[in-house]
Amino acid sequence: MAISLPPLPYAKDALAPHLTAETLEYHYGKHHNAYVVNLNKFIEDGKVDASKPLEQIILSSDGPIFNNAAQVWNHTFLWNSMKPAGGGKPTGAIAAKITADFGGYEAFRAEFIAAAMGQFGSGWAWLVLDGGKLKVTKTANADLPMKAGQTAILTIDVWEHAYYIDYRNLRQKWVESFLDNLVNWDFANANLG
Ligand code: MN3
Repeated sequence: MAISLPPLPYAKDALAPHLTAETLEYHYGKHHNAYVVNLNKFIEDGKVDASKPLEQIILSSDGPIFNNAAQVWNHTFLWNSMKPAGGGKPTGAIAAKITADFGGYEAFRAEFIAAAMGQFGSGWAWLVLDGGKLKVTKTANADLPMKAGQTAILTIDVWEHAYYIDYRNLRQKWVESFLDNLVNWDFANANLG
């Protein structure tokens, strides 16, 4: 069975002005969709066993198959990491865990921005659970926490295609706006389990 592009969890214009409908048209409608189309070509060619869950395809592949499968997963996770009128300080269990593991929200925020800014070229910054502790990490290209045995809690895409329409070259403005206006802490709490 083919892999399908999951529906966006909100309307394409729902994150404006922090992320515009034009960005979602391209980032979801073109980039995310292209990873789905590419992965389906590998399935059609018999190179990928589509009866496996996406996570198993990711963990058992490398090269172009891994890149496309991981990017399908990463982008679905990204859309869920944001919500309209999100951002700001965390609530619920994740708030207490951030205080316990980073010393406070401001320390987490600074570390997350540093990771997102420190990822040279294309990649992702993450809040992950690693051995029961929250950590901030960054990965290059399509790489993702499950490959390192970590549980993803939140992510931001720092490939240029994620922010260039709305923020041009100003990656830091994109990262700050993500934290202040878009983060879906309900999703983070759900991932904490
Ligand atoms: Mn992307």
